[in-house]
Amino acid sequence: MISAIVEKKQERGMLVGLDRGEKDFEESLKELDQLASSAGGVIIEKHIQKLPFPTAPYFIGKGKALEFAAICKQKELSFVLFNEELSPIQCRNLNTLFGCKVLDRTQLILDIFAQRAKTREGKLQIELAQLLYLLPRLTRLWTHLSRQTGGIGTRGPGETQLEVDRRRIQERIHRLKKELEEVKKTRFIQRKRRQKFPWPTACLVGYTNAGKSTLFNRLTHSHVLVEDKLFATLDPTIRLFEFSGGQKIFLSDTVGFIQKLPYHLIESFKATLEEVKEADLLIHLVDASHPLAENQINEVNKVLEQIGAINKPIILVWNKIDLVHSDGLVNRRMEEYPGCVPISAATGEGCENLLVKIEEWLKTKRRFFSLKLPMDRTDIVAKLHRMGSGIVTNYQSDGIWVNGWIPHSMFSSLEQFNITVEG
Ligand SMILES: Nc1nc2c(ncn2[C@@H]2O[C@H](COP(=O)(O)OP(=O)(O)OP(=O)(O)O)[C@@H](O)[C@H]2O)c(=O)[nH]1
Ligand SMILES: [Mg+2]
Repeated sequence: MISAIVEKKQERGMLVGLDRGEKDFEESLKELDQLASSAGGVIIEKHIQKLPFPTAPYFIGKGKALEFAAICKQKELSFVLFNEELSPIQCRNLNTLFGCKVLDRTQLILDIFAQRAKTREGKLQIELAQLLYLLPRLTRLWTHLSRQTGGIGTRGPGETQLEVDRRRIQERIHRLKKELEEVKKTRFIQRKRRQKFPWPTACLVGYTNAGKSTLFNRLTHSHVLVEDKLFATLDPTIRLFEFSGGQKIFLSDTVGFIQKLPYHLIESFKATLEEVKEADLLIHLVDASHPLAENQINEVNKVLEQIGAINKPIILVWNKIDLVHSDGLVNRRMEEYPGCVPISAATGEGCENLLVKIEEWLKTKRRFFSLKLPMDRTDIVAKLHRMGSGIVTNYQSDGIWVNGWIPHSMFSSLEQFNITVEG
């Protein structure tokens, strides 16, 4: 397992950024700082090196690396965090120079996920992601050793520790993948069970820290963990939500996304991300107060595309409007993103409008009906209760009067009972 940044609480570290002149460089460093604190570390030194490209052996050049290493030793820091992915060689060289843990952004994200994973599914997925990340590094870093001992008999007792480790890791990856197949089957069965109910599923998606769990808790009166930390939520939670008019929907809160989400994470978290992929509606929350809100929308869309969920119906929600002190900005965003809904999940402002929007979408799936059934057709009453929502029955002398919401697909089988449909 990759060494975790947090072996004890609040480790102190240095953040090193390679500035290649990108326009969002400052913001991306801020995000890295947030990631470090989400992992339980605290950045007490921040250093920047301006270079158009990283240098092969030391990423930031040997001179700067020596300079930063001295500060690191003087301040007794326990980790150094780099803003880009390091090659195995850079990692080893920097490690020798700094004499403490050297981490890159990917490792840090994997580390946070490892800390957050509580369910068996989450734990299996993160272990797989970590091993997939580790494997090529182990190989490339140590090939010189395998070559030294190469030749006849290298597969037998004379094989290097590396090869033993590598084989063990491969075996573990294989086992994890098999176990995850089982997890996926369980999720599939749970989803099938949900599909027996006639209510669609809406999934809250968005950049990490956008306020998904806050909204989820407000709407479903749940107590999912809400924190001003990145990736507070890892495992999905699903609850049934009932609208005042009787319509119902399954609402699911799940893991947030981030720019440059490590490839292995997306690959490994397929079981979790399946909830997004299989949802009928996506509610995409954006932190309206974030300076890079629009970039974050693009990043979320990229992940949705990667997992094959971009073509689903999406309601775009600008959250945290209580933190936006310019009406002009909210109005501009309303114009630029027609159909979006501004809300504050924290104060509840605008949440009613969001519910109206979701109900409008539901109406495209279901219609309000009323009909009169013969007294002996209680089988149909039972079916309507099973398949519909907000079903009201009224036993009169001339028959059973029923109204409520049903999926479009049911209308044809009820035509013989003079069904009337609204909207
Ligand atoms: N001011 C304000 N803060 C909010 C609002 N919604 C959420 N927050 C805060 O934003 C932070 C993140 O909220 P979460 O609900 O945990 O965000 P999330 O999208 O679930 O985050 P992850 O699970 O980490 O992806 C918390 O500190 C919330 O209190 C809002 O409408 N206004
Ligand atoms: Mg959350």
